[in-house]
Amino acid sequence: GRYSQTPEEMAAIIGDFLEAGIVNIVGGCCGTTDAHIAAIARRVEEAGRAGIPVRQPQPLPTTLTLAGLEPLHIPATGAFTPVGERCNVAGSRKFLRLIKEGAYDEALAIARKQIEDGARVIDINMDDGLLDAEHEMRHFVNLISADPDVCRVPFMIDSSKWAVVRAALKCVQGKCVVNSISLKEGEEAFLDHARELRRYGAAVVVMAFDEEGQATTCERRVTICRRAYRLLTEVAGLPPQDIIFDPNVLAVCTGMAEHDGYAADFIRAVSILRSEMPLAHVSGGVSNLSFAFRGHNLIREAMHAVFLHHARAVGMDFAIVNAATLMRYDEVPEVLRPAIDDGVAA
Ligand code: THG
Repeated sequence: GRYSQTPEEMAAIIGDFLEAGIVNIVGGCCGTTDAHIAAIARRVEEAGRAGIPVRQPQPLPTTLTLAGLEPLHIPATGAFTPVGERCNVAGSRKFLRLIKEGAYDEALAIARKQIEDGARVIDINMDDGLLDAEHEMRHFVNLISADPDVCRVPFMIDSSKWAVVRAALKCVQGKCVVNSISLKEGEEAFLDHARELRRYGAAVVVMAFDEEGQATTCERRVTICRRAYRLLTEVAGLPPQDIIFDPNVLAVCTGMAEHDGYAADFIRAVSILRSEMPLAHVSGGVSNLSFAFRGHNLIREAMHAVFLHHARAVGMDFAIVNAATLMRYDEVPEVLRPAIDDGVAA
């Protein structure tokens, strides 16, 4: 190229930046000769003698920022983010049928409806034995990415197959959440997945699962999440606010005594995780809680309301839910409350 700026001109411009206090490091690029560098160095020394301070780095953000077309800022505390559960072939017979039939317009309408109903993130799951999940994930993400009402919110990419997650990461816009990674297959696979999703800038749900299996007690939930947190922040270099723990919402009131403490243990684990790792978030698939009451929607929704009331109070700040049927705590019918309190918060 042809570079006409003289060393004196360049040093003067940089002098303005120095005086504005916006410089930490200064150097040259194409066309900058040793005479330019010398002039810049003299100007920097001069500014130093004049007591002009270098730029003070800003504190690192502690907010989790996700994005579709619009950013979604989630502070470390005080927010609650409902994630729509209905675009899930394993969690909705209707959605499964629509995807199998190729009725994508109706499938898209389900995503749109959830946002109208208050979902602020959309979970997408195509894991079904009879579907090409990779293909369906890519197709659906591309489809909803062309609908501005839907793709303004961030997506949560839900799959137990890494190839499906990767297919989505390659076509998703904005900053999504990978749902999920875990220590199920050991540290190496865990770190590989963490580093890969990090390259795409995604946030991540970490399930309380390790080489021994799914955590069901409070102690194992916390121990596994602690270990995952250390690996993610110290080895894979993830910012703590991009980590969303999922300590496993499991079905209660199943008739099996060993399931009785599942919800109370979850809530205790949330409290410990949030106090030890305050920048990381906590989520869970709330509808799992009430699988024993399939077909009894009023009871299911009342259970979810009571559970969320207690879990939110100790810091659960995400929940995968059916946004259309969310019941407020004060709407739980009085006649149900004692039994549900007993079952959910035992
Ligand atoms: N944690 C994380 N991700 C998850 C879960 C979790 N993803 C999937 C699931 N669990 C959360 N999503 C759902 C979606 C639907 C239902 C439960 C959990 C559900 N569906 C009804 C049923 O099966 O009875 C609806 C039936 C129908 O309409 O066909 O309950 O825990 N990270």
